[in-house]
Amino acid sequence: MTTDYTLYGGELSLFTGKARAYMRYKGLDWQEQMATRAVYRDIIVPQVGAPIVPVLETAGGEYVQDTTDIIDFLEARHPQASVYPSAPLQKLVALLLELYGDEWLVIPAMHYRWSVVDQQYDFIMSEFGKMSAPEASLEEQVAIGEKTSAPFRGMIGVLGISAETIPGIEQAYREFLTQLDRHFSQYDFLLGSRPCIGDFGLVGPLYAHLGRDPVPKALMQELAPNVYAWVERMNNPVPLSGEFLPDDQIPDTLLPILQTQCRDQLPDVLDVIEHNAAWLAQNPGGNLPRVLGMHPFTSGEAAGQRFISSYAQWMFQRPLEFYQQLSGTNRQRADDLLRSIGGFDALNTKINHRVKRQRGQLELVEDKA
Ligand SMILES: N[C@@H](CCC(=O)N[C@@H](CS)C(=O)NCC(=O)O)C(=O)O
Repeated sequence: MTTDYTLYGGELSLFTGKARAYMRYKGLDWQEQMATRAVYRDIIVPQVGAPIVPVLETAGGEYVQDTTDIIDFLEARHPQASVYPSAPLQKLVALLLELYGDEWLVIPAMHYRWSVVDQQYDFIMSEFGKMSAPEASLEEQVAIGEKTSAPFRGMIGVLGISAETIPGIEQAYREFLTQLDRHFSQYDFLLGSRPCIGDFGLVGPLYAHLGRDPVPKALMQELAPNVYAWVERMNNPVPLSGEFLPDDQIPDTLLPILQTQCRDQLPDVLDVIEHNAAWLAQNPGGNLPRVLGMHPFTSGEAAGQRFISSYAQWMFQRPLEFYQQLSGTNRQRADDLLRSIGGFDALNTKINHRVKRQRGQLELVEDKA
């Protein structure tokens, strides 16, 4: 290995897009390698216990999976121009928006890749095929892609994307794009001229799927040119540049987006926490399954059923625990913000069965400490 880090992933992968943008911003000495069949077999599955990307490899032979863990691992080694604001409200908002990008915008991302796949068939299939077999012909790649993409394509039902919910999902996404476009007409990044962890959470879905697949890319360019310009900035950053806004300011333009997150995503996460707690109470010391059945959800006007993703609790613990340890004036200011966006009760939830990640597996376990 000739560089400090290798990131195994792919251009079409949502979470690779998040880690890539981060590594570019930090100006690290790194290379990206496509997660081919051989890489999955020889590196990813043995090291992380499951076929998932992205995976970070260090020159010293350490492996880290999960973009949040990758970013935190690299932040500890390269603290300059941290992507975590030190001002408390900004940090809370950054953590909330990371959760929103990672775990909620995957709904429009997967919708605009797979529900409209007939309109972008060769592009999507050849992208999947290229990842498994970079040397194969285009025709072969399309054929391979049809097979390797099947598990991802099959996820749309699980994510709650159906004929009944599609109109509402599209409407909610258009509203989100319009709101974010207004924000980026005034600011380079979410919280000023420096990208925060929330920008990296959002760029996963907004690049790999929504800003790159032909159908949603055209929609973004038409409806939200400032969002498209931000995607390009995220992918071509000036390393280590920029500052967060002074005085812990939260731009007003972010409030409607946070309100939607509190209205739509947080009830889903709170229900996940209840299911996780029930499972952990019945299975002490067990590996929490990644999926615990289906439950109702809403996104704007859309109402349907989606999977109970146990992992969402782990991501939600980040803003929740950060908020719950605030005190004094900072706590009061955070309370005011949360009340104004409708997130006060959710962030005051008491977690009785905290979860943590475990090396070598994707299933969470209870954190007894
Ligand atoms: N939370 C994980 C999610 C990674 C993820 O979902 N990666 C997708 C590709 S973008 C994948 O490989 N999924 C296979 C799976 O979830 O089993 C992260 O942040 O890295």
